[in-house]
Amino acid sequence: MADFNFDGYTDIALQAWVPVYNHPDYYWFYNRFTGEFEYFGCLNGEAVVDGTNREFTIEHRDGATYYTDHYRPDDANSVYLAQRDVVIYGENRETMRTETYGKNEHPITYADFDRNGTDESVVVVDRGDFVYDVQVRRQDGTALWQQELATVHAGWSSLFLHIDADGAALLQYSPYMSTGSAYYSYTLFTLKDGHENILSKGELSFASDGKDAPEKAEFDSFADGINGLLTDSFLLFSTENGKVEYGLKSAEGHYETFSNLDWLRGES
Ligand SMILES: [Ca+2]
Ligand SMILES: [Ca+2]
Repeated sequence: MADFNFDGYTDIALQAWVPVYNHPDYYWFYNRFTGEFEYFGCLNGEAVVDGTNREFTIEHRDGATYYTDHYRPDDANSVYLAQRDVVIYGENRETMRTETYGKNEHPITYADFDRNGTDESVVVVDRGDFVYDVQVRRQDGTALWQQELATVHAGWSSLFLHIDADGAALLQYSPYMSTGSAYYSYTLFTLKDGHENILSKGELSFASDGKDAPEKAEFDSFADGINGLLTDSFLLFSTENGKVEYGLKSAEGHYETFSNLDWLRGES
């Protein structure tokens, strides 16, 4: 127990499970206005509070990569990841870098999307008014690629990290239904040489009154395509159905069944 968000009130941390080397803890911050402890989340280490710098640090590792995360108070009685120090121990040398983040930036994960042997980071930037940029950043912090998503209907989309034997890729899936038309599409691509290199794609469009509805086989083929890719994917960020969902997490829940279209396919 300690005051993790520096508001003068003691907060709670509980060990989540017993791992091999990291030390995941669940965190709750006391809210002095409601008198209740509010769940913050699970962090991959034990917090070390530094009162002088008004931050706490969490140390964790992934193989030979060691992270020190610095969490500082935000404007909402909580904390945000403000700085991450990364040290990678190689055979002959170690490399170090420091990543810094604003209160509205949420680092999600790392992967080598341009397949040049160095990992990029995926960062979600909350621009306010329910508009978000998903950015793939190089290690120097510059953006290699970005995409705007929003919780208004036209901005609904989901981005996934797809991993197979060839490496990492981005998978975008946008199931879009409006009163007049439906347009479902997915694209799997890398960022090789800094450009979108499409590995596979699929689309399905029709008027939502069902007049030009595709055959059942076309729905099934589209669903097999996207669901097959989702099997090897993790969610990065989604605004589908107007619901904001941050990764990294299982793609479960995003599989396409077209259950909302049963009437159109004559299966109701
Ligand atoms: Ca507190
Ligand atoms: Ca790379």
